[in-house]
Amino acid sequence: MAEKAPPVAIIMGSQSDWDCMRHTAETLDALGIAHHARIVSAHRTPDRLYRFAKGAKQAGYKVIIAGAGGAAHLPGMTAALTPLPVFGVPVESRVLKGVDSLHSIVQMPAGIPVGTLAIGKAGAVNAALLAAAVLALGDEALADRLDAWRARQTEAVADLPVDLA
Ligand code: RP5
Repeated sequence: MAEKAPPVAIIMGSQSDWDCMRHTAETLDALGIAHHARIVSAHRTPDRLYRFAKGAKQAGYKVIIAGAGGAAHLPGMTAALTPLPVFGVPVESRVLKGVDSLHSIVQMPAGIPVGTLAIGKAGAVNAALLAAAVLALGDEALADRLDAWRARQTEAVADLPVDLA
Protein backbone atom coordinates (compact mmCIF):
# COMPACT_ATOMS: atom_id res chain seq x y z
CA MET A 1 0.00 0.00 0.00
CA ALA A 2 1.25 3.50 -0.82
CA GLU A 3 2.60 5.52 2.11
CA LYS A 4 0.19 8.20 3.42
CA ALA A 5 1.05 11.65 2.15
CA PRO A 6 2.06 14.44 4.55
CA PRO A 7 -0.55 17.14 5.24
CA VAL A 8 0.84 19.71 2.80
CA ALA A 9 1.77 19.44 -0.85
CA ILE A 10 3.83 22.24 -2.35
CA ILE A 11 3.66 22.22 -6.11
CA MET A 12 5.26 24.65 -8.55
CA GLY A 13 5.27 25.15 -12.27
CA SER A 14 9.02 25.07 -12.80
CA GLN A 15 12.38 24.50 -11.18
CA SER A 16 12.78 28.28 -11.48
CA ASP A 17 9.92 28.73 -8.96
CA TRP A 18 11.84 26.93 -6.20
CA ASP A 19 13.83 30.01 -5.22
CA CYS A 20 10.48 31.51 -4.15
CA MET A 21 8.67 28.36 -3.00
CA ARG A 22 11.52 27.18 -0.79
CA HIS A 23 10.30 29.87 1.63
CA THR A 24 7.05 27.92 1.94
CA ALA A 25 9.00 24.74 2.68
CA GLU A 26 11.26 26.49 5.20
CA THR A 27 8.29 28.02 7.03
CA LEU A 28 6.51 24.67 7.19
CA ASP A 29 9.74 23.13 8.52
CA ALA A 30 9.92 25.81 11.22
CA LEU A 31 6.40 24.86 12.28
CA GLY A 32 7.06 21.12 12.21
CA ILE A 33 4.62 20.46 9.37
CA ALA A 34 5.59 17.64 7.02
CA HIS A 35 5.31 18.35 3.31
CA HIS A 36 6.20 17.19 -0.16
CA ALA A 37 7.48 19.52 -2.89
CA ARG A 38 7.03 18.68 -6.60
CA ILE A 39 7.32 20.34 -9.96
CA VAL A 40 3.95 20.10 -11.70
CA SER A 41 3.40 22.33 -14.71
CA ALA A 42 -0.10 23.09 -15.97
CA HIS A 43 1.33 23.72 -19.43
CA ARG A 44 4.36 21.46 -19.80
CA THR A 45 3.18 18.45 -17.77
CA PRO A 46 -0.64 18.57 -17.90
CA ASP A 47 -1.00 14.80 -17.40
CA ARG A 48 1.18 14.99 -14.25
CA LEU A 49 -1.02 17.82 -12.98
CA TYR A 50 -4.19 15.83 -13.64
CA ARG A 51 -2.89 12.71 -11.91
CA PHE A 52 -1.56 14.68 -8.92
CA ALA A 53 -4.66 16.81 -8.36
CA LYS A 54 -7.17 13.98 -8.90
CA GLY A 55 -5.30 11.75 -6.44
CA ALA A 56 -4.28 14.36 -3.85
CA LYS A 57 -7.14 13.86 -1.39
CA GLN A 58 -7.01 10.08 -1.59
CA ALA A 59 -3.23 10.26 -1.10
CA GLY A 60 -3.79 11.98 2.25
CA TYR A 61 -2.89 15.61 1.57
CA LYS A 62 -4.99 18.18 3.44
CA VAL A 63 -3.84 21.45 1.85
CA ILE A 64 -2.18 22.21 -1.46
CA ILE A 65 0.08 25.23 -1.97
CA ALA A 66 0.68 25.98 -5.64
CA GLY A 67 3.23 28.51 -6.86
CA ALA A 68 3.49 29.62 -10.46
CA GLY A 69 4.56 32.57 -12.55
CA GLY A 70 3.47 34.29 -15.75
CA ALA A 71 0.35 32.72 -17.22
CA ALA A 72 -0.05 30.95 -13.90
CA HIS A 73 -2.81 28.38 -14.43
CA LEU A 74 -1.45 25.81 -11.97
CA PRO A 75 -3.36 26.86 -8.81
CA GLY A 76 -6.67 27.29 -10.62
CA MET A 77 -6.44 24.04 -12.57
CA THR A 78 -5.46 22.20 -9.40
CA ALA A 79 -8.43 23.70 -7.54
CA ALA A 80 -10.72 22.60 -10.37
CA LEU A 81 -9.56 18.99 -9.97
CA THR A 82 -9.59 18.58 -6.16
CA PRO A 83 -11.92 19.43 -3.28
CA LEU A 84 -8.91 20.23 -1.07
CA PRO A 85 -8.15 23.87 -0.19
CA VAL A 86 -5.68 25.36 -2.65
CA PHE A 87 -3.53 28.38 -1.86
CA GLY A 88 -1.86 30.12 -4.77
CA VAL A 89 1.47 31.93 -4.66
CA PRO A 90 2.13 34.32 -7.56
CA VAL A 91 5.82 33.89 -8.35
CA GLU A 92 7.63 37.05 -9.42
CA SER A 93 8.07 36.80 -13.18
CA ARG A 94 10.99 38.28 -15.08
CA VAL A 95 9.08 40.50 -17.51
CA LEU A 96 6.03 41.70 -15.55
CA LYS A 97 7.39 41.27 -12.02
CA GLY A 98 4.62 38.91 -10.92
CA VAL A 99 1.65 41.16 -11.64
CA ASP A 100 0.81 38.75 -14.47
CA SER A 101 1.08 35.82 -12.04
CA LEU A 102 -1.09 37.59 -9.47
CA HIS A 103 -3.84 38.42 -11.94
CA SER A 104 -3.76 34.90 -13.40
CA ILE A 105 -4.19 33.33 -9.96
CA VAL A 106 -6.51 35.76 -8.21
CA GLN A 107 -9.17 36.20 -10.89
CA MET A 108 -10.88 32.84 -10.54
CA PRO A 109 -14.48 32.58 -11.75
CA ALA A 110 -17.08 32.09 -9.01
CA GLY A 111 -17.35 28.44 -8.02
CA ILE A 112 -13.69 27.37 -7.92
CA PRO A 113 -11.74 29.24 -5.23
CA VAL A 114 -8.01 29.71 -4.94
CA GLY A 115 -6.80 31.49 -1.79
CA THR A 116 -4.35 33.91 -3.38
CA LEU A 117 -1.35 35.25 -1.47
CA ALA A 118 1.04 38.12 -2.15
CA ILE A 119 3.61 38.07 -4.96
CA GLY A 120 6.91 36.38 -4.16
CA LYS A 121 8.54 35.56 -0.83
CA ALA A 122 5.85 37.20 1.33
CA GLY A 123 3.20 35.09 -0.36
CA ALA A 124 5.28 31.93 -0.10
CA VAL A 125 5.80 32.41 3.64
CA ASN A 126 2.18 33.39 4.24
CA ALA A 127 0.87 30.40 2.28
CA ALA A 128 2.65 28.17 4.79
CA LEU A 129 1.27 30.16 7.73
CA LEU A 130 -2.25 30.00 6.29
CA ALA A 131 -1.94 26.25 5.75
CA ALA A 132 -0.72 25.98 9.35
CA ALA A 133 -3.74 27.93 10.60
CA VAL A 134 -6.10 25.60 8.72
CA LEU A 135 -4.37 22.46 9.99
CA ALA A 136 -4.19 23.87 13.52
CA LEU A 137 -8.00 23.84 13.71
CA GLY A 138 -7.74 20.10 14.25
CA ASP A 139 -4.31 19.90 15.89
CA GLU A 140 -3.76 21.58 19.26
CA ALA A 141 -0.02 20.92 19.34
CA LEU A 142 0.35 22.67 15.99
CA ALA A 143 -1.84 25.54 17.22
CA ASP A 144 0.60 25.99 20.12
CA ARG A 145 3.59 25.94 17.75
CA LEU A 146 1.93 28.55 15.53
CA ASP A 147 1.20 30.77 18.54
CA ALA A 148 4.84 30.43 19.63
CA TRP A 149 6.08 31.27 16.10
CA ARG A 150 3.99 34.44 16.07
CA ALA A 151 5.09 35.40 19.58
CA ARG A 152 8.77 35.04 18.55
CA GLN A 153 8.09 37.24 15.53
CA THR A 154 6.52 39.90 17.76
CA GLU A 155 9.44 39.75 20.21
CA ALA A 156 11.92 40.19 17.35
CA VAL A 157 10.53 43.60 16.37
CA ALA A 158 12.74 46.34 17.84
CA ASP A 159 11.22 49.45 19.40
CA LEU A 160 13.62 51.84 17.75
CA PRO A 161 15.04 51.96 14.22
CA VAL A 162 18.80 51.92 13.70
CA ASP A 163 21.04 53.08 10.84
CA LEU A 164 21.96 49.90 8.95
CA ALA A 165 24.14 51.56 6.29
C1 RP5 B 1 5.54 29.01 -15.22
O1 RP5 B 1 6.40 29.66 -16.10
C2 RP5 B 1 6.36 28.65 -14.04
O2 RP5 B 1 5.55 28.63 -12.90
C3 RP5 B 1 7.44 29.70 -13.98
O3 RP5 B 1 7.18 30.68 -12.99
C4 RP5 B 1 7.38 30.35 -15.37
C5 RP5 B 1 8.70 30.31 -16.08
O4 RP5 B 1 9.15 28.98 -16.14
P1 RP5 B 1 10.62 28.67 -16.69
O5 RP5 B 1 10.65 29.14 -18.11
O6 RP5 B 1 11.59 29.40 -15.82
O7 RP5 B 1 10.76 27.17 -16.57
O8 RP5 B 1 4.98 27.88 -15.80
